[in-house]
Amino acid sequence: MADTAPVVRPDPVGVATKKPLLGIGMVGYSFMGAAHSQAWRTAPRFFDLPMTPAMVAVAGRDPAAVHAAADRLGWARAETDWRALLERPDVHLVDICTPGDTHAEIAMAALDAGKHVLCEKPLANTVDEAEAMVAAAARAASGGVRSMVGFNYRRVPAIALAQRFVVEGRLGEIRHVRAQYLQDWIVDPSFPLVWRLDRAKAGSGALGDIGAHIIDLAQFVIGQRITGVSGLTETFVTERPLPTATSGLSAEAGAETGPVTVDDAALFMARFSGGAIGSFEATRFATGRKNALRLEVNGSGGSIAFDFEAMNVLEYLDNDDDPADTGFRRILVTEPSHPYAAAWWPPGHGLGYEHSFTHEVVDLVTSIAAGTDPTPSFADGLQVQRVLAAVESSANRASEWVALREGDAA
Ligand code: SOE
Repeated sequence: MADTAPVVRPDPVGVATKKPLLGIGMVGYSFMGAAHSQAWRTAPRFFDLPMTPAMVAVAGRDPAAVHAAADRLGWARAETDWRALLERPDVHLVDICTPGDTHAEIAMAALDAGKHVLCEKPLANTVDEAEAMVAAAARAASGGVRSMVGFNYRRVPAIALAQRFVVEGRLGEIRHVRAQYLQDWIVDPSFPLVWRLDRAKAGSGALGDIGAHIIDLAQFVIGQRITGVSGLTETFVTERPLPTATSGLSAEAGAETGPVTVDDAALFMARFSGGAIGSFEATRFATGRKNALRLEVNGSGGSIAFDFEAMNVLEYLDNDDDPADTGFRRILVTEPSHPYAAAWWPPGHGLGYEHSFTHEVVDLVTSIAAGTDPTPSFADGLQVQRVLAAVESSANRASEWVALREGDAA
């Protein structure tokens, strides 16, 4: 099969549309690529979008694999070089779902070529790269080109509701943030050395991969920025078998081994710009915890608690309730009045992981059509990158306090 032979699917949109098309070119087709493909396919079918996404092409280096992915995930065409996406006039937005070491190069080239960009998290592998990306995004924005970083959990309805409660003042003055992201997919020391365990590709380990999510979420929900941290990191298994084949988060182990060059777990304390204090824990060694992203916020007027393993629920305590019956109430976040919920099923029928990505592209397309800058912006991604760097720097200096410089937190 020739590298660029089209998959037989003449109409990439699959529905008749009178709306303007927004041509999407996606780079990468593994776990995140599958999640984003699902989002692009589904968003126009459940939400009344101002533009209709057209899944024009997916790019990846392995010709057979990228063609198979195009077919499986619903892309009209496969390309073996992401640069081909930038040359296509029918691609208006580049969606980056590759490991972190390629984000900066692809995003900056796409922005310079006048394409909108959605970039997976963490924004980059270093603060320097993230700064260059923010500069490219600012240049592009002056010409109406938009960019967004993919912190998808902001779009979980229960999280969006928690943020709404904070904005409405229902939690009063925020004092505490307790954030955890607990996974266990590498507890087994014979699990292979996949790219997420390679500093050159991933930038860091649990810290950047899942710690970045809780940093972003905590700041988003309470509306305050982290101003300083004291961190601790650990690598429990320092040598692992090299993978022979990988698929998403799973992989087959070969006979040779190599060094793990990232953290397995990261903990840190933080201060926030509005006076709150926080504790953060990101680990891939929390045996039995699969995707336990947890956030608890305590304020003078009440508290909220969330656990992604029960993602349709937000726990809320109103401190003004009669003390005799005050307690956490369990809000099932599936009412039409709840964020994003009206587009889906009747109350109580529930949403899943993939819906957060659908909501992400819904908000992005809406911003592009409205000519406004979507959030989280590349500048937001850079700020998270600075927090990650501060945690690493503190961990490397026996947990010494590291303040984010004045202006860095802006
Ligand atoms: C692996 O830890 C991972 O896939 C992350 O990379 C994602 O961002 C998270 O949503 C689920 O876990």
